[in-house]
Amino acid sequence: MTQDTSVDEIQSQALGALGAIDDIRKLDEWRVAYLGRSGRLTSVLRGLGALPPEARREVGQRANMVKSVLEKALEEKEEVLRQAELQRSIEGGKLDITLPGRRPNRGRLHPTTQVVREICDAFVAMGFQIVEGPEVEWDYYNFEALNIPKDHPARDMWDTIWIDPPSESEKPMLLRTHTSPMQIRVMEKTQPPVRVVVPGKVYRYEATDATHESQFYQVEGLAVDTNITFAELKGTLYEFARRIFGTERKVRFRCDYFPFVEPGVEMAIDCFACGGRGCRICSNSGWIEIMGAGMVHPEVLRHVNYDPEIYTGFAFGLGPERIAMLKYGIDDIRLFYSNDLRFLYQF
Ligand code: FA5
Repeated sequence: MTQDTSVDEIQSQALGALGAIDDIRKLDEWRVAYLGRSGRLTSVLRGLGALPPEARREVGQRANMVKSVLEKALEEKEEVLRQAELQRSIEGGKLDITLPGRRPNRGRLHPTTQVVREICDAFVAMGFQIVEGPEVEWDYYNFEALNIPKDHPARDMWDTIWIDPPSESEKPMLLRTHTSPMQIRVMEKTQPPVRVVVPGKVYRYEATDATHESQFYQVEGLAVDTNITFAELKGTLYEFARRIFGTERKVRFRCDYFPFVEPGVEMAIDCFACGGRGCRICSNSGWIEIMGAGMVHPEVLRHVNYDPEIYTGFAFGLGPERIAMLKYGIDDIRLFYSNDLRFLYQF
């Protein structure tokens, strides 16, 4: 018997065996037996080297032809068995093709994320860059470099959660209470002009209520250059309020105290729920505070080796959840973090 005949024999045995298979799960056994790495056809191809040169070419060509015949036959058989299986399961009632399809759940952005992006877009349109920073922060950046030394009473405004510092360091670490530490980190690395906004999560150890969470977002802003005055601060923040709330909302600036600005202000917007008459949401004041702001304190500029005689700047820090509450008429900030899909699907 020549090699050629044995290749033909393999083909007829293989096709015979394939014809007898009636279960799709058995196809792989068949594939391994004839086409696998140690399968019968592969063995013939491997043994070609041992044949006399004149037989080698002929048997080789024949074996390759048989290989593609078998591969094609396998593909066809698989399709036939698959169809038969589908037919059986339809007839057996396991698959009801008349059932309406299941609607896939589509994800969406959390309302806070949507508002953070909208706020950043408003400032980017005014020439600010977006930067981000660490949530676990050194005491130095969160307090000291911001002109809040140890034992300064202003630390009481930002009670926080302290972290055990890494063993090699004695310096205290904490969960940042505001995004203001990024003012220092940005100025340490760059020279004026600086125009950045910093979105990110912040943490405070505080009792929660309708407008206070212990974990929430802030967006910080910082602009430092020559000739920046309080007029630039007001102009920028008015423009921001117009872009986010439209022209009809009222805006109020009042003096406020933050150790890292001088002078400092608080910016508030008239209460969406009562139209300014006073209610539970605005603590009967008619106004909801949305941000703190002010002119960067010369002491802060000195900390990063900026000369306060040459450079001035303004900074602000706002709460996106409070802004989302205003925009969408949400009356309790705790809803943002309750993971209630009935709430989240509204945005
Ligand atoms: C600060 O955090 C200052 N770093 C802001 C600042 C930056 C002032 C730059 C000057 C210059 P304050 O603690 O007021 O300030 O918080 C800023 C904003 O965060 C508030 O106006 C409010 O919108 C929001 N906010 C504050 N506390 C909470 C809270 N517990 N839950 C939700 N939002 C809050």
